Amino acid sequence: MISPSMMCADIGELKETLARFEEEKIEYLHIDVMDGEFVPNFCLGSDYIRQIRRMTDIPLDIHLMITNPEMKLDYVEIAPGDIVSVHCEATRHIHKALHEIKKRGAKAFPALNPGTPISAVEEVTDLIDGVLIMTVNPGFAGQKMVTNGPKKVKMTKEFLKNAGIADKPVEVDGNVTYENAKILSQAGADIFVVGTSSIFAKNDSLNNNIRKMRGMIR
Ligand code: S6P
Ligand code: MG
Repeated sequence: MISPSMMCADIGELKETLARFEEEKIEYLHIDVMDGEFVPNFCLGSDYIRQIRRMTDIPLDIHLMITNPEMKLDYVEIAPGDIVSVHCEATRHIHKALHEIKKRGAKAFPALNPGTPISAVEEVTDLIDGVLIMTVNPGFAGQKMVTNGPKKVKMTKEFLKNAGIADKPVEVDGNVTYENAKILSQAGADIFVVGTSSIFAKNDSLNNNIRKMRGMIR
């Protein structure tokens, strides 16, 4: 599955971009929410989510890079079928945060920074609908993948299998180039967040870039 990072999309061409995504049957739209505290940067917020929801039926993949997300979910328009991911490093209450997401009908994904081991989600496996593995340190587009990315994906697949939830997808986010997508796919990744490193590069059309990405992750 492909989840384009909307912070990388030209806001002036949003309507056109969404039409291309619908043509290519894009599975999710990845919405990066940054609070300037958990990560240094500020990014897409409540209004953007509300407005993009009116423009398309593609489910949202809301990546909350904010502290204490369990206290702020009411400011996010969450719809059934969305993915909502919360960082284990951003809350003392990961169990509550995941529970609150599920209560709203969305798929709850814990997100893990490159330095956080998969064991961080050991006690909440009954609540998770997938795991988001960061392949860069969160905060910015256009970074290089950390070296432990593919190995961590493999370990996460193994972890999910041992927990009896092998069917839950592993999502990867950060520097998913065409080459990295292939490597991460071979490691077992299921959902690919794609940004400046691939489909939003201006060298070819958006449709062609998406098709090229599909070829890498099959
Ligand atoms: C990073 C953020 C990501 C980026 C994405 C951009 O903090 O969570 O979702 O937007 O990684 O893609 P790229 O190809 O520029 O790394
Ligand atoms: Mg993200």
